[in-house]
Amino acid sequence: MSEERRLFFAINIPEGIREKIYSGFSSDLPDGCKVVAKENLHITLKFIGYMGDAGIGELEERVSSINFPKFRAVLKGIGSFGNRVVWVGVDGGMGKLEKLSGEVNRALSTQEERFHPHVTIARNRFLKRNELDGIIGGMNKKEFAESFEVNSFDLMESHLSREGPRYELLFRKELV
Ligand code: 2AM
Repeated sequence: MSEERRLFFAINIPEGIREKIYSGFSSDLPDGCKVVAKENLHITLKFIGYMGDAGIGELEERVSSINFPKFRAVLKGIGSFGNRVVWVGVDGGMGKLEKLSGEVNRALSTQEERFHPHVTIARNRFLKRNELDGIIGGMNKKEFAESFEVNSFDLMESHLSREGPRYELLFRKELV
């Protein structure tokens, strides 16, 4: 039996924007937050979970039927899910992202889940709610907004380790 691998579909963000997010925000966060490495910044399109090698081939075959046009997405604003996940939000291209997510679910015959596109930039470990809210308020004064063309999405494997996850691109599905 082949080894199970932890998989997710992601929209990877252009390097220049990842650099702006990292240098503008991530590197300012205090030690109480575990910052996402610059190379790992992405939008999760669909979390798959654990699957063997045969499953990867099937995922590729299934998404090959998707014919979805390229579109622009806008990353804007900083927020949090509860007191835990700090993210850069998506504020443009939402409708297209939701449609693309629907296409992926249709191709995989998986159920549509609530989809909140975001770029996780850090996970809070020790900060109190009011501390984190203060930091996020300060970050939003910078009025971050960046747009880019989404012209593909990727199947990524997450290799977990004590140093944090390392993501490996397994295949890329181009949009049309
Ligand atoms: P997050 O950014 O909101 O933390 C790789 O782990 C990616 O898959 C991360 O972007 C993470 O989302 C997402 N992810 C991890 N576990 C998940 C789960 N159980 N359900 C949905 N998404 C998950």
